Amino acid sequence: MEEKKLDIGFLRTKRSLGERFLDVFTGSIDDELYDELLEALILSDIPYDTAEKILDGAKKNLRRGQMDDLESVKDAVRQSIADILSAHEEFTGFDLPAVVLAMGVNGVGKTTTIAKIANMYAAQGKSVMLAAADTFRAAASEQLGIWAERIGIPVISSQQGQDASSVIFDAISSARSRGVDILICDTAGRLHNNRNLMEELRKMYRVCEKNCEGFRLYTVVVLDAMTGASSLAQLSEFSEIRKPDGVVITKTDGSAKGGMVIAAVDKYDTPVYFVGVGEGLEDICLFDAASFAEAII
Ligand SMILES: Nc1nc2c(ncn2[C@@H]2O[C@H](COP(=O)(O)OP(=O)(O)OP(=O)(O)O)[C@@H](O)[C@H]2O)c(=O)[nH]1
Ligand SMILES: [Mg+2]
Repeated sequence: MEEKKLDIGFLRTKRSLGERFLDVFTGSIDDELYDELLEALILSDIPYDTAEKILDGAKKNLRRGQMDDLESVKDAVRQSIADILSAHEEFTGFDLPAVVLAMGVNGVGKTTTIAKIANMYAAQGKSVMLAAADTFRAAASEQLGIWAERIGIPVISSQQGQDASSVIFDAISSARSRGVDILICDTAGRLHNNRNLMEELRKMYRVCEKNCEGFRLYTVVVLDAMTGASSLAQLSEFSEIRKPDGVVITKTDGSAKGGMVIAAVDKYDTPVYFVGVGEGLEDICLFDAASFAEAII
């Protein structure tokens, strides 16, 4: 099931990478092959040095004589990608009880992702609560409220312009008194150069840290796969507040730039927790390295 969802998510990446691999293999090759494979990987938004690392690893996985066999090369590349991604222990879910603070730039899919994760835990019989700490955008609280109602879970709502940290504070108190397993906090989309909003996020984090005793605190950065490798700069910008525990990559269903997943892990040393594969509540899956490597090549 999960694997199927990952396949859907990375279909376009797989198509474009697969096509490029095929193209490369129609020529006569060897050292040239290396460069062309490198280019194929880079075009899927894998940074240059990560792509080199993948191919060097793949070369080690190949026996002599296999270099001109497309399937063997693909296998070796898959294995090499899986090896790089295995640098992190596989994420199998949040340690509960947990408070999750989701952040990211505008429109990447934070609110939708939060709803999907909430739905996933609610379906497992966990008690889930949402906090509408996006007090910046008009109707943000209503948007989260609609999701909460659909899922059938409580939400701490807010007014536009309200202090976001106070929403978080109230939500944690409420989650504690109700014995909630997982509280997920939505925040406003923000760019790193918006100093007020970044300061607000820092304050929200501090409030979480101070008040979340008894809960494991997670900060999660949501990234949009359509943006490709350049969205990784966002990761380092949000890391200035605190190194995120994990990332969620959304919109993998519409992007051929799935390679950025590898960069998040390799260059920013941050595990991928979930992958978004569509707009619906069920369109999310846990990230798993082997299936991902399988899904993109
Ligand atoms: N295809 C696809 N669309 C997605 C996915 N995740 C989110 N979206 C869409 O992306 C758009 C923005 O989603 P939101 O969840 O509102 O994004 P946000 O980051 O909360 O936006 P702001 O709060 O305005 O910063 C919506 O149209 C979602 O349906 C996904 O995995 N795949
Ligand atoms: Mg939102």
